[in-house]
Amino acid sequence: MTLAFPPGFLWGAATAAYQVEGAAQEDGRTPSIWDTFCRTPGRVLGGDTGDIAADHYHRYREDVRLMSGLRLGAYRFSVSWPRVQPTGRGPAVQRGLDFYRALVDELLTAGIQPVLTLYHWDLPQELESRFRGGSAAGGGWPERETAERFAEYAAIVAGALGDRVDFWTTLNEPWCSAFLGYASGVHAPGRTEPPAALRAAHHLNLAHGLGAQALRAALPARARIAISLNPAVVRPLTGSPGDLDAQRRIDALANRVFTGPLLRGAYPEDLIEDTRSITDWDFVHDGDLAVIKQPLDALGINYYTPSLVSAPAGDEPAVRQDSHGTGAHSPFPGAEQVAFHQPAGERTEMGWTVDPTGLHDLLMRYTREAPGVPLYITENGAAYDDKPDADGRVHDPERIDYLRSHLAAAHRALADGADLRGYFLWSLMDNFEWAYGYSKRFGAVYVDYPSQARIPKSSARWYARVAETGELPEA
Ligand code: GBH
Repeated sequence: MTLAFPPGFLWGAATAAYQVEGAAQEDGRTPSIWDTFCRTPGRVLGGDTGDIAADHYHRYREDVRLMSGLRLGAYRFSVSWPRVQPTGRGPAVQRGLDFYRALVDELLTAGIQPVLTLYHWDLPQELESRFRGGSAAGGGWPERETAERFAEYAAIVAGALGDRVDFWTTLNEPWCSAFLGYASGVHAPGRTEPPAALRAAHHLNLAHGLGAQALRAALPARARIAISLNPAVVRPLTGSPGDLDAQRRIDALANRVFTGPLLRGAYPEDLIEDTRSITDWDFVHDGDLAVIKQPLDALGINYYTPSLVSAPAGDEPAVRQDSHGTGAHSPFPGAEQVAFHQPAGERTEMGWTVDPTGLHDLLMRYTREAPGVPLYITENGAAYDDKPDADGRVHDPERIDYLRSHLAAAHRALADGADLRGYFLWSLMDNFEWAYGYSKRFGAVYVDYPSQARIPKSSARWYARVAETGELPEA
């Protein structure tokens, strides 16, 4: 049976600035925390950096042609903060803004809707360093000022692109920025300070609120303002009280720490209780929660794989399956002892279990928790060990299966009443996969890095047909 999606359903693909652009030192761009992190030995597999990446900064015209070939209705990309505002404060660099204007114009000419993310993890290094002043504590997201700087940056980008971009998202996956950046340290800036990670989470929430206000003030009424989260699907290993408590704790630290303030204007009581020995939450000032709870025109959901947790097993150290490097530090302050297990089933090249039911569950959860807010899947996809064959073609049937099963799950959610409006494949093309460098390929389009040649994989042709017809073909 073919599954038809509603008319107007948006078919897209996504990338992020640091993962694809390259041109790290051009046109006034300064280092972000990821440039610094990549240069710190042992942080990124193979010592890879985003210096060249997929060279999208120079090849964006060709890349928009690829998107046309994929029949995309939308392209989700992010703006590099240090390209636009090198020190994280003060005046903008016009050449940086010009690049995004040229990209957006190319998209509009091709009939592809631009979906702009303001922050996909590349904080100007200046904002991480500026507070250091001799203290080892550092700056960045644990500092309130970073949220204020973000609102200023949001206003700059809105002023430059507000006449041609109608779909805006503030942050991509603030969970990763806060907890992988400042607790487990497997992402930039690589700090392992649990109290700082909780402060970072609050300041990211505040940045969203202040940023959304700044966007609202600068953009025409038709503009839509959203955020992309990576909500965890947290399943308990058994129904035992200990396992259910582990599920509750991880759900608080992965999901409700963001959706509490964003959707309800409050941090969950149980989260405050669970983290009492780490922080007293004094960084939440009067009025912050009202700022954070801005009306959302859409909610972006990024989904890859579920998590399976249990109570700590006796005195044994907790086993973590960390998908973002094998850091020794937990990304979950106050729940360090919760044990993580590998869910049964097929795995992708990341070691992530393929579980489309998780996507259905998430969409239904946010249908309940964010009533009236249209949902978009702003990322979903898989890494596989793709290689060109003898005649230079790349066959990736596993990726087609992954996409098909997840789109079928999304279709089930639609049938069950989810207000799902679009789907963005991660990723348009192979790119810099953070701590894994170039070793993992998520693209629908293969990138041969030495030559920068682009080769659409068989999944690209499959996805183009889906995007063109709005239907999932029979298996
Ligand atoms: C996204 O992050 C990013 O937005 C994107 O830039 C990236 O390239 C893409 O996914 C692929 O990685 O095992 O405890 O870490 C996804 C990050 C992956 C974080 C799954 C949570 C599972 C829980 N998420 N991970 S844990």
